[in-house]
Amino acid sequence: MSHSVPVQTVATTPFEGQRPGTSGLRKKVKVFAQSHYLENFVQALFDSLDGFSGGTLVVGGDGRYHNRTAVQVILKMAAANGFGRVKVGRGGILSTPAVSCVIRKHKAFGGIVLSASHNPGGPDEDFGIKYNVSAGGPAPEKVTEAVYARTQTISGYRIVEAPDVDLDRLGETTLGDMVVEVIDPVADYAELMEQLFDMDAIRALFAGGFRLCFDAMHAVTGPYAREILEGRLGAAPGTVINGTPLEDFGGGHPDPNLVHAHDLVEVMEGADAPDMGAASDGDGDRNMILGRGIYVTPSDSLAILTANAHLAPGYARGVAGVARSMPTSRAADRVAEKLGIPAFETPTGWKFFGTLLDAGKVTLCGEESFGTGSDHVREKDGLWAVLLWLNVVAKRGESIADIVRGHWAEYGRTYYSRHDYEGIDSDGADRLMAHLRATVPGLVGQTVAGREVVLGDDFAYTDPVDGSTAAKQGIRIGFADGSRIVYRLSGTGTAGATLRVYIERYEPDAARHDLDPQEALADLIAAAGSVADIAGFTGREAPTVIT
Ligand code: G16
Repeated sequence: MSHSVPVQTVATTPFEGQRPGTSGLRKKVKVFAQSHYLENFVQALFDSLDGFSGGTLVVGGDGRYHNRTAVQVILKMAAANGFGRVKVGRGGILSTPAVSCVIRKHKAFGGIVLSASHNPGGPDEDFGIKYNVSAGGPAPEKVTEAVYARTQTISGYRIVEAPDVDLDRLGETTLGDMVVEVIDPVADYAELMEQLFDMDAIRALFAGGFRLCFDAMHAVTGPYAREILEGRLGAAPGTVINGTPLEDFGGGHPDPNLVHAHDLVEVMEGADAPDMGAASDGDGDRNMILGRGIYVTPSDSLAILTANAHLAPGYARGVAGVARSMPTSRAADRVAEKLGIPAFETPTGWKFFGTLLDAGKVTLCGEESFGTGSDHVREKDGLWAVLLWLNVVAKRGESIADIVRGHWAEYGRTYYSRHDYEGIDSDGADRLMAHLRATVPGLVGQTVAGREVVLGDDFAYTDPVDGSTAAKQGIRIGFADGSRIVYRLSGTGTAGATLRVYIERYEPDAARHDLDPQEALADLIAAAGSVADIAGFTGREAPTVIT
């Protein structure tokens, strides 16, 4: 039954700066809350898409401040623009991987995720919006660039005049001719996880006394982790901490690293530490894995999961290939070489994995920025990574520390660290990058940090599937011994610029696998600072965050 509701066309003028970054449009809440700001972007998005009339849109977010307001606007605009159905998570909640899962399972036209990921939330903090295509993954650059172009010429948007939809009651209602279906945000996702993992083996692991602490960081994964870990797998009540999504994430950064996941780090450093610690981020796509007495770098996690994925039923047939973003360490490449499977190196941004996954060229992908995922969806997936680790631990019957050390002994250890200089002046950051672009190619053949430089360039990528290209993706300095220094500016910040410096060194000798990474990399870290004159260009003597 359709109810006619008036469709309004509201006159508007363009806003500057609505260009999506590494992962959608991220701005302060105060920017998004200006009248017409979100509406302009959403109309520009709908104007850039073809053929959705009568189709299904999936909508959900990480529950941060402004989420509910934005969901109501999007529902009314989707109705006015001709969508046939919107599936929206109860309370406006859907994790990023769950959006991808729901789009794929229900063959939706696309989806909108409301999140600024690991950035803080609240009235003075960050908000974000990103669009995912029908394959379930982030829109490729040709789409985001078309949206941006449209934001610069927009003169009106369409919205229905109707009362707000009750987001807290499951089931269907209508908004004009469009059906709004409020869905359980966890159900489809949990069902997919059951198909991928050996749930009995993990259940037996927990029944045998294995203890996990999962820090949901007051963000979106709380309900997912409680249902799957405590509900379906029998982990002890209290396994999930900070499990209720809060609009301001309890005042913290919902970023699963050793700096921000301090509640978890405290538990893992305590006298009676559990066997495994894990955390996820604001929108549920990132993960951090800890064992008792050991931190697994995201780069190592990708390598170890690639070597062990066959232990999970969903990957029993093996891994077709593995992809990592350029700044991610090359640990996974060594596994791929041994398995005789291809390894791909892409620019930073999950969207670059989409074509490889769609073409079946890779099964697993990962990034140094705490992202790991597979072809089960088209986003990185925090809880999925935790479940795969649990599956591997259950099948191998070894501790996380033993699995990691055993991996290093077999493949060598890649010492790795990322140094972030957050909130630096944008001009200084641009000048630093220009300086590197001008000088780094000339380093080839010279000696830096006692090593011969064999590569000095600005990473450019040609997608092997669709031939699309991306330039200026990060300055690389490669050394003859396999060490690397990489510099890039973050594409996800909302204030000033963030310089990221990625440093790695390969150590084949197992007798030297017990160093502190900062010590193991000390000479390369010093060289990274002097080659780029970081102090001179940024005025900073030390990084703000080291991971
Ligand atoms: C996003 C992207 C990732 C990227 C990360 C950091 O993750 O999806 O591919 O690695 O940002 O990007 P940058 O170094 O440009 O800040 P998320 O979890 O923030 O959506």
